[in-house]
Amino acid sequence: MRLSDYFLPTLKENPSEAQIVSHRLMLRAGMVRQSSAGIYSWLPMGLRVLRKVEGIVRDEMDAAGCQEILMPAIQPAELWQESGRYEDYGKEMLRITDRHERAMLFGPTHEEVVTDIFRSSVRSYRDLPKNLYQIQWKFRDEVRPRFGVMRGREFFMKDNYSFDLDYAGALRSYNRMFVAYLRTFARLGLTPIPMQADSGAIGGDLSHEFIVLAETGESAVYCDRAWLETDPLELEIDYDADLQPIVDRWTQLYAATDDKHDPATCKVAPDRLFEGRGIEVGHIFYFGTKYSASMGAVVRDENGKDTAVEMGSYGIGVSRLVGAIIEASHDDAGIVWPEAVAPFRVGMINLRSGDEACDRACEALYGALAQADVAVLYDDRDERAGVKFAEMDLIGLPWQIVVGPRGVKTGSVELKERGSGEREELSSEAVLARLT
Ligand code: P5A
Repeated sequence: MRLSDYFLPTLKENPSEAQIVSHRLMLRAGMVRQSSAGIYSWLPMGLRVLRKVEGIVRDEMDAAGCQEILMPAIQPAELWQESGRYEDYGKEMLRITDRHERAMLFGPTHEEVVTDIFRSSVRSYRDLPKNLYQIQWKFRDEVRPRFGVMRGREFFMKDNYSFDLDYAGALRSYNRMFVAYLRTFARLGLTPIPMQADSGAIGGDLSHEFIVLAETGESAVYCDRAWLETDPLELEIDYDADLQPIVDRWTQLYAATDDKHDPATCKVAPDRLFEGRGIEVGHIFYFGTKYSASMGAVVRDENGKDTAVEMGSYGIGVSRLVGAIIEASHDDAGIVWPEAVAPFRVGMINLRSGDEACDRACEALYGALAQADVAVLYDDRDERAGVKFAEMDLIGLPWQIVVGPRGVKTGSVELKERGSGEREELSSEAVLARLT
């Protein structure tokens, strides 16, 4: 992509409304634009990252044996009256009336809709287990939307729903999601800390929040320091095997107490206790028959008896993750994208656009990288070098190639790694070899 063609409305100044670094950088890097309180448009650069995050989340859900569906954003109020949550949900629910005076709502979550789908189509225990998920926009009329996409009113969520015949099966489903979440967040370059949680408006009695470390985070976390050195991607995961030992190992590393906000009740020894703050990027729930019993989602068991299915639901804040990744990975100059979610892998700066030799070197490298399927953002604009350097650091692509008149004469360009700041003078061929 040529920067001269790209829609990248960057800001030079810090926007005054942004209180935290990710919000500031997302606005400054032209990723999103606020439409109204807590509601954002995603511009090309932001959308590329959102899609990358979504892709990794989808990949891990598929690997864990879940099946993707897409439910409606607008839901009928009746389903929520059946489950008993219509009144309970209160002002966070955006209620809508259609032209026939029917009460509708913009879905804040989808337990009711998925339970309705299930009860109308599944009859026998032989059809279990099932785990369905979607990646979709939700609306919650938060009292205080803030921190940009981190606490929006409209936000992008991956939500799964599991259906099992009995508690043992439901626990297997829960553990699968627990492990899939560890993998998902690790692949996004984050260190997830699972904390035992309250199940709040979703209900139920087994629940974990997945929190990634960030000083500005709204959640308090504490865990064993060993936790921070454990990489879930090193585990061989067989989703058909018993995952309880892995879940146990992970939950042992942090405090399993009723009061998650009180490190005093924590079982970790004081010298190994890590206390910090973080952002909740995922939340999983086992809630048994809470929805299936009230909504009549039953299957016939082995003895021909109707039994309400055991359910769980599992959420990942996909749009929140974009902010969380920036909170976890930035410096004074801007964003530092982990390779897995970078909007482009390489940013190429032409220091002297219009100079024949520089243009020729850039075009050749740009073409060769495209051939090799490397996504490049090529700054071909007629701008001052300082402006180009600052913007490239701001948008945080993992690799920068700088092509200038001096190097071109001797056949070399500069390769800079955004994260470490390390620079090397290399031939174009060597750069190509390095990046492919
Ligand atoms: C689980 C999936 C649920 O809604 N029902 C379906 C369950 N859980 S949750 O904890 O309420 O939300 C899941 C994740 O969504 C993100 N999230 C938000 N992201 C941005 N802005 C918001 N206002 C917002 N609210 C929730 C969080 O990452 C949360 O863990």
